Amino acid sequence: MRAICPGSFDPVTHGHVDVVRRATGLFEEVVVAVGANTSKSALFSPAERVEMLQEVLADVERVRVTTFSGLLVDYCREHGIGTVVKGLRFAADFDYELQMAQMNSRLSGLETVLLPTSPQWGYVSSSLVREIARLGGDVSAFVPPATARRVAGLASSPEG
Ligand code: COD
Repeated sequence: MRAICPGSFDPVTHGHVDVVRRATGLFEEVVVAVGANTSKSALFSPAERVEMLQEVLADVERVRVTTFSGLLVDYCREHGIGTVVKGLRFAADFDYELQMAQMNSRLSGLETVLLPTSPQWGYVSSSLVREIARLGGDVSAFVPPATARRVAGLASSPEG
């Protein structure tokens, strides 16, 4: 069976990688899909996020990284994917993910599997990583080394 791990991944964190790795233990193939809807507050473009995910997941078998736009249920229907895998950190995640899971189920029958975060990554989020990066802090404890190098590169670039 094929599953999808969708997200913004701006940037990918240790929490994301943990969920994707665990999903590969449950499904034959895992598609990691970067939502391509751009936001003004994004740190990286969707193409850069795909590159970062490919770098950090290079050693994980049966994983494919891509982008998607529009409704997740439409992408899944077009690509024969029946299950979405999401990570759960705290109660706010549950409220959000439950509503989305029920809506996706109602829209197309897409099933959702919610994986509880591994305790060591429960407090990590891309939005906090972005804030730390924008304010010049060190994010290397929360993201894979290749991603940390890219984040550090932003700070030293002319626009950074
Ligand atoms: N530990 C475990 N899991 C984590 C961690 C962590 N530290 N950090 C994040 N996660 C999980 C999140 O809970 C989420 O499941 C996933 O990783 C991705 O997280 P983000 O923050 O990168 O991505 P989101 O939540 O912004 O992504 C939202 C989507 C793009 C998936 C969503 O908006 C979507 O499906 N959009 C497409 C349009 C659509 O179909 N909308 C729904 C209509 S019902």
